[in-house]
Order: sequence, then C-alpha cells, then structure tokens
Amino acid sequence: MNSEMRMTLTQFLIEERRRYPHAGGDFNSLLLNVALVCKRIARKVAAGELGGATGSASNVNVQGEDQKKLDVISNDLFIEGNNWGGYLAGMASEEMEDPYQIPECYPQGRYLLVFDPLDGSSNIDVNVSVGSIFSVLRAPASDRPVTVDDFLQPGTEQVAGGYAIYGPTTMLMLTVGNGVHGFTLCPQVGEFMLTHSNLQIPPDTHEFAINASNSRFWEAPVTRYVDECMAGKTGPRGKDFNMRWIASMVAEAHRILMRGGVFMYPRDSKDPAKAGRLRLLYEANPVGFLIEQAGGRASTGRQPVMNVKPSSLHQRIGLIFGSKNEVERIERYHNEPQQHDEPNPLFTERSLFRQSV
Ligand code: AFP
Repeated sequence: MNSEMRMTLTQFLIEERRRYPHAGGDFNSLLLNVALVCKRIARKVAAGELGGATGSASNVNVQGEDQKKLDVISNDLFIEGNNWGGYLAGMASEEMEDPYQIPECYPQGRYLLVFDPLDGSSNIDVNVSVGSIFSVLRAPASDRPVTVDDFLQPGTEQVAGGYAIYGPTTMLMLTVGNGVHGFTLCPQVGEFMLTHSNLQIPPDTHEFAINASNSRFWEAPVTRYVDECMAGKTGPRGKDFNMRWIASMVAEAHRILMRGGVFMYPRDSKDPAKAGRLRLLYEANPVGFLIEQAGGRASTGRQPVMNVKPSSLHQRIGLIFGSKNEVERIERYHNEPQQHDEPNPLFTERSLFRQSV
C-alpha cells in the first residue's frame, strides 16, 4: 500500500481523540510536537559526519557519562520544540539535572514530558541505530513551577509513551493506552505514516539480549536463566536460543516489538551504588508501557517495572522486558528461595599461600 493510502499520525490521533469527546486537543498537539522534534533529530542523525555533529561534546552529563554533541543538540530540540505550546507544566530529561521550567512568556499546560533525547548515543559515531524515548504524565499542577516530586509518578500513571528509532528507516512507536502502533517516516511527504497497527509481541521466543561481559556481576536467577538458554536443545529448555546485544535499548525494544525476544539489563553488583544501568522515568517506564500494551511484560525481575514509585528523577533500575512467558519465567527464578551458591572458583580470592584446611 503506498503512502497516499495510509493514515498519517495526525489522522490517527484525531481518530483516537474521538474516543474522548471532551478532549480539548492539547494532548494531540503535544504528541505532534514531539513527532516533529523526532523528525528534526532524524535529519541531524542522518547527516552524520557531514553534519559536523558527531563526536564528543567534551562534557560529562548528570549521569557521569560522556555527552555527545548530538545528545546536546537533541535535548535542545526537545526543549525548543515543546516549551512554547502551552501543553506542558514542565519537562525532565536524561541530559538535565533538574526539571525544566516553562518560561514565563509561555503558558503552562496540564502535562509533563519526560525524555531521553538520544538513547544509545555511544553508537552514533559507528552508525548504529539510536533513538529518542519519551513519556507523558499528567501534571499535578499547572499554576506554579514544577518540582521534582511532580515527576515521581509510577509508570502506570503514563498517558503516552513511545520512541523514535533512527535506523534504515525512521519510525515512531507510540501508545496512548490503546495498543501499540508504528509509524514510518515518509521522506517524500515528511509525514509519519501508520504502517504497523496493534503490534502484539509473541509470548515465547528463542532470542535473548544481555551484555554477557557483565556475567560475573549477575544475580543467581539471571545466571540460571542465561545458562539454560546457552545450554540449548540439550539443556532444560530443550531448544536452542540466539543472543543479541546492540547496546542501544531502543533498537533492542524495536526488534522485540516486531518479532519477540527478551531484553535484560538487570540489577547487578558491578556498581553497588547503581541499582541498574537504565533510568526508570525516561527509559524503563515508556518502553515498559509499549511492551505491556503489546502483550509483553516489563519487570525489574521481581515486580512490574511500572509499579515502582520513583524516588528520584534520574533513578536507575534493573530492567527485563519482552515476550511474556520468558519474562515471567525470569521473575519466577527471582522469586524462588535462593540457594547460596558456592562462589565461582574462577572469581574467588586466589592466594599463593593455600589456607590450611
Ligand atoms: P548510551 O546512551 O550511553 O549509549 O547508553 C545506552 C544504554 O543506556 C541502552 O540504550 C543500552 O541498552 C545500554 O546503555 C548499553 O549498555 P552497555 O554499554 O553497558 O552494554
């Protein structure tokens, strides 16, 4: 079906709005502004070296990570593209330590926008797919400056969640609580066209994604699950598995939405100060919303990730999501009484002077 026959994102949102006769249109306008920002970021990413925006910004962000030029550019595009519309009471971003206050010259609105402007940016310079992740919450108030507490809502409070993936094609994946829908950017028309309606994640899979270089830091249930996958046909699972790791969560989430799979970035002992690598508010929650709306499951390993009450704006969390039956299996392993495994002899303290037994 060519693009003239397909529904645009605008048409889709208007159709959706008909379910809420009293809706004033602000929500749709906000989402269309976000989509426009993603189109602008897509052009910056596509320009690559020719756009002069690759490489490091020679700065460390609030996460303590090397900030790429495109991280800063993408963050600025999100701010400038959304601060004027009158739909937001405030914004929060992976790239900003504190919440963003809407300038007094613009009206405040009833929503909060939370985003990771460019996820996977360590892949930018090697031309691997990256993305922008966004989440929309209701603002507790729109007649005062926003506070951090306004944002500390569990993922179940989200009214929209989605991402744009900047890959061979640019796509926008969106849920407003009524299924997950994929829109492909038509370069000729410059519109996101509905190409994937009501995506459903297969409940079973033979693909798992995890950064295996962290295996010595994993908790026992994760080690058990991965070992069983690696054992393949001859092991307890009775089938072979494939492993993937792109180091760009948006790309992993996209693969899982399109064909199933399981993604794990679990809590581990690598840095006890961090309860995981991924951020709850603007990575785990919006992706979790999409995954659950598509019939999958998104978990901390012990509970649904969207049930977690955030304690801070940049809180990190262990995240496991994908095909429902696999994630439920991993949760079962976490919730079973844990045997105190013998320490792995490879990693115990080694000494030239053997202890007397
Ligand atoms: P960057 O945005 O710093 O590239 O991090 C991407 C990410 O947050 C997530 O998208 C990946 O799944 C994960 O980090 C990759 O982490 P490792 O580099 O430890 O594999």
